[in-house]
Amino acid sequence: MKKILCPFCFREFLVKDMLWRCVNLSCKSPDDGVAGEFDEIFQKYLNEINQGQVERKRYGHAFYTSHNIEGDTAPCDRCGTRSAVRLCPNCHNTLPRSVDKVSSCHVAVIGAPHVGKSHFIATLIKLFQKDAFARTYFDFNVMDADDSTTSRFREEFFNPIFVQSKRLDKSQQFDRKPLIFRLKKQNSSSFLKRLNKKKSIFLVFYDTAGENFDSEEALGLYARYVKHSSAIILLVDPLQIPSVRSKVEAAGIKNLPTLAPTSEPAHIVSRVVRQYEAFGILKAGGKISTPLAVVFTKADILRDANILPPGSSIYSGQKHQGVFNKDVAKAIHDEVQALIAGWQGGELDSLLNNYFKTYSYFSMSALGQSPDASGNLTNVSPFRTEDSFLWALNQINFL
Ligand SMILES: Nc1nc2c(ncn2[C@@H]2O[C@H](COP(=O)(O)OP(=O)(O)OP(=O)(O)O)[C@@H](O)[C@H]2O)c(=O)[nH]1
Ligand SMILES: [Mg+2]
Ligand SMILES: [Zn+2]
Ligand SMILES: [Zn+2]
Repeated sequence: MKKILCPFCFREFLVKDMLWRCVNLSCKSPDDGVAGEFDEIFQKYLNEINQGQVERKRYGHAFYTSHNIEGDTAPCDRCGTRSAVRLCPNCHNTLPRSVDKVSSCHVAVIGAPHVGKSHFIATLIKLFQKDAFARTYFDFNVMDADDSTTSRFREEFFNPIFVQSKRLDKSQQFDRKPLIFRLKKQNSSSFLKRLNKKKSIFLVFYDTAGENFDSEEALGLYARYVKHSSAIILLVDPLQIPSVRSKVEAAGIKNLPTLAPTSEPAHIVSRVVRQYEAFGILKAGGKISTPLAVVFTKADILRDANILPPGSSIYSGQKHQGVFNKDVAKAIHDEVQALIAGWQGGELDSLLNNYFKTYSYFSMSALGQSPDASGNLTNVSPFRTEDSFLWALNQINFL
């Protein structure tokens, strides 16, 4: 029987074990005769992700039924009202519609504190959701898959940067719910069908604070997220490489993030490898098969400090148009590989080579500029934000 991976708690369950939530506002609990009920399992999840006690509220009755399921609805075992709201049996979150029909892919965006994860997600989703860019060049739509994603993306990611022109605040250590999007091909050509490409997938971004990645104790939900990911986008901050940093400082660029040895790229990759070892997925001498994109962030600073070669394809090269273009990705990969070799020798590359079957380098800027000292942005102009994501979609057989 088909298994589903819950996009909230990252635990697997069987379709037949799914629960439902009653939507009838006057469906009363037999215990106290009041409408709705306290849902201890859902409460536990909320407390965990918010790292504290979330105010207790009543929710619609959560019920299990094995019969009388028609279409996508089932009757409440208390009041008989049919409901289309389906719940994960492990955490009682409301599952996105068609969760049982669409294949689910988690692309994990991970990286040290302050590397640029939140801004990356903001710009990436905006690019595919709102801009003519996606409609013109790519044959798929990005839609919010649940209501909380819709409002959270707008309030916490989109509005601050693109309406109020402010940089985002640091993410909380235990962030709230994951952002869940559905990617759907506009028209699936017979050509794509022949290639056996996926037509529709869920994508889950869990914008967690970098510290979750820093300490072994903080794992948990986060570890399950990484473990079940179909592809990983690992962001690394070039400003954590001492030789890059001194060039940037020499170019007079100020307000650099504090230097943290635990944020250094090779150190970060070693941590990812150790996590896979801990999951028991990585056998001695073996390689991790999850595709890994290693993305150097804040490329605008590299450009402005003349660290990128003149005419670098990172800010001036060809883009992916309509399809994922392997040559474009290869040109960027080669250029970044050569840059890193110059910055710090071959340590990072041999580490990746030893432990990952498939990896590719990228570099991008989510903002195209640094925020000023009070966090204001004047001219947000991202570049190459989409590359690693398109590569990941290609790796998971969507593009
Ligand atoms: N110059 C430049 N700075 C950037 C860019 N993206 C992010 N930054 C800077 O890096 C800081 C951290 O970015 P975030 O996206 O909040 O980093 P994060 O990885 O989510 O950090 P945590 O939530 O602490 O884990 C921002 O406040 C910006 O100052 C970029 O594209 N260019
Ligand atoms: Mg963040
Ligand atoms: Zn769940
Ligand atoms: Zn009911």
